[in-house]
Amino acid sequence: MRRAVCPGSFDPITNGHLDIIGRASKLYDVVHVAVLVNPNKQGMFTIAERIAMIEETCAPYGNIQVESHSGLLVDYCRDRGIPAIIKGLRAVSDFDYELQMAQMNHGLTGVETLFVPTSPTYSFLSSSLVKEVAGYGGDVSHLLPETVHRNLVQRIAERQG
Ligand code: COD
Repeated sequence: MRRAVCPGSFDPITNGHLDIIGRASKLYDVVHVAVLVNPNKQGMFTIAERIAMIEETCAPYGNIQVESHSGLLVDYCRDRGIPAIIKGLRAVSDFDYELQMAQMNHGLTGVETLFVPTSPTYSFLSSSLVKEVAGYGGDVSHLLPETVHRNLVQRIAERQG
């Protein structure tokens, strides 16, 4: 079984994430989507909510396993026998930090990182930008799966109301 992991915060999952996960799902038998828990960062969605949205939107791919992990990504990979981390690269600005993480992770356990160039349609897209624009009432419906957009609009309304 060829396995890889797409790690991230996914707060929430966007069409940019989905593009990378979908392309990875064609290259590997099983793609793990790991929601990494950052104890220092209060998210807009709980980990359980993020997982539910990823499971729903990735269901059509048919070979995706979603779970959360607290701690190092390399430990997650080692415990499950996953040899490859898949990352999307949006722009040169992503590269410096992603390269550092890839080299650190490889040095720690030998796990490889493979970079997939983002589709130009999503090269500007991030979860944080989507939340910011939606928070001011901007239309981000074309950047998110329908169910995620609905949840985001509802969560913002709850917080603002
Ligand atoms: N197009 C293509 N790819 C995209 C897009 C887009 N528009 N948006 C996001 N992506 C991809 C990128 O590859 C990105 O890395 C990934 O999706 C996840 O994005 P986010 O924003 O959900 O998540 P991040 O960037 O906050 O995730 C960082 C990690 C959680 C992966 C990282 O901090 C980590 O590995 N943490 C675990 C602790 C650890 O091991 N630390 C040591 C690292 S050396």
